[in-house]
Amino acid sequence: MKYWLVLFGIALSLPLQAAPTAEPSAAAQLYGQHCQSCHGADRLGGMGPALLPESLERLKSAEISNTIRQGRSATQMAGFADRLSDEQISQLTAYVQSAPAMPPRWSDADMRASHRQPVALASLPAKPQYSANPLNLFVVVEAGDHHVTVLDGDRFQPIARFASHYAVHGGPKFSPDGRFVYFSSRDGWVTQYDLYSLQVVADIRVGLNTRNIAVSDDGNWILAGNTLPQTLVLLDAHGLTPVKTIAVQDGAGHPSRVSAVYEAAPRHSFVVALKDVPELWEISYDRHAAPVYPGLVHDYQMGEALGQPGFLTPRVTPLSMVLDDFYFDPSYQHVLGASRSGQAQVISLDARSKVADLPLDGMPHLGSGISFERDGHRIMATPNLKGGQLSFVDMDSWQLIKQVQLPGPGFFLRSHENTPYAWADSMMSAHKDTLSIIDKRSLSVVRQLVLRPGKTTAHVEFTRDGRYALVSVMENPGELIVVDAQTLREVAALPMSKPIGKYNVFNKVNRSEGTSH
Ligand code: DHE
Repeated sequence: MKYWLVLFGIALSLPLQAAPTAEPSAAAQLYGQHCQSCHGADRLGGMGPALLPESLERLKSAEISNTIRQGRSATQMAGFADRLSDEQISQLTAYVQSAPAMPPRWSDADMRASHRQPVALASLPAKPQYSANPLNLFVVVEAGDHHVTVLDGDRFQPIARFASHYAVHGGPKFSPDGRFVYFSSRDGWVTQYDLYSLQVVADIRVGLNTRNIAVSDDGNWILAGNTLPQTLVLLDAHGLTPVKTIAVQDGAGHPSRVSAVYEAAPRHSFVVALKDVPELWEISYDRHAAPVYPGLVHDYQMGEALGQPGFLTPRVTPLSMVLDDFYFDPSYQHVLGASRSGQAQVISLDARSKVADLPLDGMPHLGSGISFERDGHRIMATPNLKGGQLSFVDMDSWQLIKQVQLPGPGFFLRSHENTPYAWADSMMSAHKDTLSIIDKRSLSVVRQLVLRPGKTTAHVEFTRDGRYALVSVMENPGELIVVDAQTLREVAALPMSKPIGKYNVFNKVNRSEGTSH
């Protein structure tokens, strides 16, 4: 499985803006001599990941130089310190950070050529090939060495581990019966994995830079959102054959990167957040969907003769600003959207217009929100990437009912129907090792948990019964720690390579209110 091996490192950093000052011809020559056999003559990737500015924007120049100098352990990326001078390494660093002379292209033909189905779906076994409960499995994404572990959620023992594509990002998504799991990597690969026979069954590269995927509630469709090229790609979920590519642009032809795609199960549609134009898109996969009238705000009110079929055609809701991070109410009638400058609004998907402003400041991370019932009201809780507070919003009145200060900003928030507590991290701060346990009844922090002092500890997922919380120590080597959700005592720890996220099959397919969807 050499093909799956990954060669380049990632780390958290700010986007790169500084104009690189490489001598292009010398740098291009160095690239051709030392890099292109693995990363591709066009820098689109090969055995190693793509080396385009879009792929590398999360890395600092020094980190890229270090990788070239020292290589990456546990991958085929060798160090070049013995062959390249510091000056040459700087030139190469600047070269891979700069846009290629020819804009990179990824056509439908490229996508189709990348499609592989190593195993025929018809040949798959009818039952799981192991004794563990298939609905209490966890899928753990290990970013340290780009692997995925499938874990028995009753015994806390791995039952499979396989190499993934480079930088799987975001939550893997499950088929409605929990049998298949779908991954997307930042480099544009979408992979279908069979959790009964524990093998990859299909794989396709849908773009050069991909945000995430969503799976339809009928299990028939996958929608992938790309930033490069600026497209949405619809795949047949049974084997990942491409069905439709949609160019993402507004009515005036301004293209937009996709920020994220979401599945709105009760509406039988996908909802799309865009990064560059103030629009929200909804794509119905209901064959009886009302027709769509391009460019018209209330297109559903128009006569049928003017429309295109509503099935698999984007329906546009204009926004007053770019909102690119979403959360939904349980009925999926409302989208809560946040802008990068920290403003937040509630949009009605039926009325297709704003119905409220959300009184949140800083940088609410709505995508990590959870909701729960409290005193007859549905409450939404969201972390804040800037201020590090947790905000609680009443989903009936859209009023802020309380804010709780955490030790520092964090990314993730999790709970479960069977626990009174929500768990939040502070991984973006000096208190990156601290988890805050919040009582959903009093909306206050009742305990702070430091499992491994000094180590980045974040991203919690509960077992299907909510009895145990699985917590990541996001280091390499890192750990997956199992904590009793009642006593908050550690009961097990498994060594892992930077386990960035873990996902319980039952909680996902049943849309537990305490986890991401
Ligand atoms: Fe993520 C989910 C966007 C950086 C780890 N992240 C998501 C999703 C989006 C998103 C839109 C939801 C996808 C889904 O599940 O379908 N992430 C972004 C960003 O815009 C941001 C800030 C910058 C970027 O580079 O894209 C970003 N994310 C990170 C990281 O640096 C993290 C910590 C490490 C990494 O892997 O890159 C990270 N993101 C995650 C994880 C999820 C995620 C673990 C899945 C959360 C879940 O539980 O569902």
